[in-house]
Amino acid sequence: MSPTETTIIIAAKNEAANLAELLPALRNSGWTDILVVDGHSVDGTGDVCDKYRVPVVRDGGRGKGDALRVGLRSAKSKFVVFMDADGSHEPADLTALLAPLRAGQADLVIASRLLGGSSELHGGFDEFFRLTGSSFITACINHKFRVRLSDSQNGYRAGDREKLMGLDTRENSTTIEQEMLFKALSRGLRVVEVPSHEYPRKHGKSHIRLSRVFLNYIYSLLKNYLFA
Ligand SMILES: Nc1nc2c(ncn2[C@@H]2O[C@H](COP(=O)(O)OP(=O)(O)OP(=O)(O)O)[C@@H](O)[C@H]2O)c(=O)[nH]1
Ligand SMILES: [Mg+2]
Repeated sequence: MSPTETTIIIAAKNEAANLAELLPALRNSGWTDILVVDGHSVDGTGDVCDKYRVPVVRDGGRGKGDALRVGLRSAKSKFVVFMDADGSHEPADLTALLAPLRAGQADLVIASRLLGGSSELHGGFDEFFRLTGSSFITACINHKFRVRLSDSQNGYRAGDREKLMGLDTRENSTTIEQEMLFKALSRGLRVVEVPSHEYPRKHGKSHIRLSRVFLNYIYSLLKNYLFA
């Protein structure tokens, strides 16, 4: 199966410096079908995409969750991969991420940092709270659906585009990742994990402030645990 059956969807908000490294790396590895969903960037993100002839669509201005849905609707391929723009995700793992889809063995494949390691999930208090929160949410998901996953939060994931669209996700922020997983499992989609190492963001600052998003995650967890 040629890579053009897969669209790599990259949500990007002010990621010009990172995309200037990621887009040529993807192109050089033979990935032709790339789509950037731009979060109304003001740093020349669109110019970098033009330079590498990567198509750009704009999100609805509501956050990363909204951006992923815009990407899903805009793509035409059978499979999609969601990849962050910030250099955290290993392009060399794209083929491994797609393998279970291509083999017809999965509908959603999540790159697990718990299996593959992370350079930004350990060390400080912020990382401690993130890892603890993420592990707690994963444990809730495992308990509800009687599965044994390790990483409910990683945004690096691949899936069958139409099946993901059928999940009818609603969340606009970065809670989209857990909502997608809850809904995938509740609708009987086959979810598997593959190991992938997460690198530190290369340029710029994280969009996530734990103190601000903490309550969103709790609310999303409760809602999806009870109703997904
Ligand atoms: N289109 C779009 N992309 C976004 C938005 N918010 C974040 N992103 C992108 O989504 C990806 C992941 O961003 P976040 O989940 O905020 O996390 P982060 O900024 O990488 O921070 P860390 O979790 O510390 O790595 C990055 O490529 C961001 O540029 C948004 O509102 N719109
Ligand atoms: Mg990141």
